[in-house]
Amino acid sequence: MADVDSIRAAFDKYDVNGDGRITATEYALVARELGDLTTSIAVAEAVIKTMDTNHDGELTFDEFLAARQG
Ligand SMILES: [Ca+2]
Ligand SMILES: [Ca+2]
Repeated sequence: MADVDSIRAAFDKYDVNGDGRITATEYALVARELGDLTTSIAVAEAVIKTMDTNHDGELTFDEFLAARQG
């Protein structure tokens, strides 16, 4: 059983503006704040693409949760 609360907390951390979607810009910003300075916007876009099941370029919580739960 995955811990949905901790996944929710991680999602909220990446969703900088709190609109319920993680964009590549937000992902790159947070990853760099967490110390991963290799995460460019292009890298963030690639990461998001692997989880973006409806291909709109942004991650909703459902997409993020599905990816985390494998
Ligand atoms: Ca957002
Ligand atoms: Ca999406």
